Amino acid sequence: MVRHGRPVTLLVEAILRKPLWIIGAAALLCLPGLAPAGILRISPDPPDLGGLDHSTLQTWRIDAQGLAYNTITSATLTIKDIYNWADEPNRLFIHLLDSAQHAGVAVGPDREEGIVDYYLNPDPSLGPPYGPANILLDAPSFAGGYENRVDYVYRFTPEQLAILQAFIDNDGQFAFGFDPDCHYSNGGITFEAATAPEPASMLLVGTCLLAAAMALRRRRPPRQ
Ligand SMILES: [Ca+2]
Ligand SMILES: [Ca+2]
Ligand SMILES: [Ca+2]
Repeated sequence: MVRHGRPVTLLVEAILRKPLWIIGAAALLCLPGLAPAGILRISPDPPDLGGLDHSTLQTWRIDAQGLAYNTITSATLTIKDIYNWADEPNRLFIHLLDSAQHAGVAVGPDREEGIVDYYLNPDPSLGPPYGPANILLDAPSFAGGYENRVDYVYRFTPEQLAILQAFIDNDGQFAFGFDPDCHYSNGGITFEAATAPEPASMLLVGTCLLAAAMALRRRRPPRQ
C-alpha cells in the first residue's frame, strides 16, 4: 500500500506500476495537500474576558507562532450571546494590536467618562500596556437586555489580514484591545484564523496529479 509521507519519486513509481490504484492513490495523496496548512482557534481565559464592563479595559495577547510566515486567508472574532445590561447608548471598541505587555488577558481601569475609545489616545497609566501599533477593527453597539443577546461575528478584511500577518511575523504574537463603553455580558469569545496550504503541500498536489495524468495516459489504448 502506498503511504503518504514516502519520497515522492517512490509514490509516483508505485502509481505507474499499479494503474488500477490511480484514483484511490490520487485521492489519498492530493486531498490532504489541499487542506489548510494551519488553523488557530483560541479563546481567552476567562472566556468572557471577565465581563466587559464600562469601567474596564482589556488586552488579550495571543501566541500565534504557528501562523507566522504563512499566508493567513481568514480571521474571525466571535463574541457569543453579547448584550448590554441596559437600553442605553453604547460602543464596544475592538482594536487589533501588534502586541501587549501581558501574556493572555490583562484588565485595567478605564477612568474616562462617556463613550471614548481608549486605544485612540492611550495612556498606559490608565490601562494594560499595549503594543506600538494598533488599528480599530470595529465599534459595534448592542441592544439592552438578555432577550436581545446576539452572536457577534467580525471577519477581517483583506487589508486587515495583511496587518495581522505583519503583527504576527515580527514576534509570533499579536493582541486584541477591548474598551467596553458600556456594561456588556457575553457567553464567550473565540478567535479563529486559517492559513493557505504551504508551498510544499502545493508541490505535492501538483506532483501527484501529474503522476495520475501520466498513468492514465499509459492506460489509454492506442488509436486505430
Ligand atoms: Ca471602558
Ligand atoms: Ca472608554
Ligand atoms: Ca507582534
